Parts: sequence; C-alpha cells; structure tokens
Amino acid sequence: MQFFSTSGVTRRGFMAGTAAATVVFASGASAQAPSGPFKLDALGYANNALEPHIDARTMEIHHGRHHAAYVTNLNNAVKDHSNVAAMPLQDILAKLGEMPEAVRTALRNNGGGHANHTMFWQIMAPGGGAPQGDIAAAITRDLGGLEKLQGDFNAAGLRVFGSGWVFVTAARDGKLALETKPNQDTPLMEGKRVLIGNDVWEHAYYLTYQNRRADYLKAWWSVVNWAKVGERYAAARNGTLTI
Ligand code: MN3
Repeated sequence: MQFFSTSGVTRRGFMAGTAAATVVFASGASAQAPSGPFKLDALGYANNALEPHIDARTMEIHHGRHHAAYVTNLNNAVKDHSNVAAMPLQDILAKLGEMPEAVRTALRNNGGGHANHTMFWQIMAPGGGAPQGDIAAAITRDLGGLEKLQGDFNAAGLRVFGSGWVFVTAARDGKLALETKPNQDTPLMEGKRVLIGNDVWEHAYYLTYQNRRADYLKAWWSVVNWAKVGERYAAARNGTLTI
C-alpha cells in the first residue's frame, strides 16, 4: 500500500501504537538529522488543530515522516552539488532540465515534495474563514466564484489517478488558474506560482476517509487559511512569493 511504502515505516511499526511509533520516529530523526540547506519547518499549529477534518495522527505522520523524508532526501541529493545546494528551491524546480542528471529525479520528487508540503501546511488553519478583498474578487473574476472554484477543484482532485495534487496558480498579473499535477510535481516547475494546493496522495486522508477522497476534498475547504492565501496572492503579484 502506497501509504506505508512511501513513508519507509513498516505496517507492523505503524500498527504498534502511538507511543512506540513516536519513539521510533524520534530516534530515527536524530540519527538522520538533516545536514544541508533545506529544513523542515514546524507546523504553525498543533497536530490536532485541524480535527475533525484532518486527524492528528495523519498530520503527525504526514508532516513528521513523509515531509521530513522529502527534506532529508533533498539534502542528500544536493550534498555533492554545492552549486545546486546554494540555489533557492523554486529556482531548482524551475530549472530541473539544467540540474545534474544523476540527481535530477531526486530533485524533482523530493524538491517538489518539500515545496508542495511547505505550502500545504501554510495555507491551512483551524477555522478556515472566507476569502476577502483582492483574492475574493480574483476568484469571482477568474474562477466563477468560491462555490464554482470548490466544485471544479474537487472534481479535478477526484480525476487525479493515483497520487498527485490540485492547485490554484497565480500569475504576476493576478490571474488565477486551476491545475493538477501527478506525484510531487508542481507548477513551480514551469516557473508559475502556487496560491493553494491540496494533497490527494492517500497518506493525506486515508486514516479518516479511507477510499472516500471526495469527502476529504470537500472537508478540506473548512481548514483553508484564507488570510494566508490572501497574503500569498499579494506576494505572487509583487514577485516575492517563493514556494
Ligand atoms: Mn503528502
């Protein structure tokens, strides 16, 4: 099962329970503490802050293991390539074709994974809220309003076969667009900027929703941090949004 195979955690270890699993993770984390330019930022809220829409155990594993592994693997990929290690992540992703061939796939998967998840944690918060001001106007202008965006976004998320993401991108002129990507690919790979994105890999929802991806997509809107999305929109338009 994808959920377990991508985490590097055995099913037995996973099923052993919270306390044991925490010890395994803590010792693993210190043994492979990332040395390199890329860091795993702490969540800006508690693991259980997004309940009941996203459960605490999912957040703990998703951030503390899946995302952490992307960071570790990304640091490993750049450790013999100091010129790449010195680049901002968005530039690495926009110039994948120029990256050393030996690590290009690792940069794509783990660099994409790091960028996607860093964005994902940022644009969620308990309580959610509603779009205000410029971002609300842009959603109405370019995506037919919030209700239409949510319907189209959820439908696009359901059409992603296997693992991937649904995004809303923002161009420098402020125009919004909806798109999906497989695996850990990101619109950053085409030099675009991502406003929001939802992770439709099974590890993002399986513990609570199992095969009911549609229910997860619908519930996720309750935890979108619209104040943060508004900040990202302003930054995208003035050219300061990174990942
Ligand atoms: Mn994920």
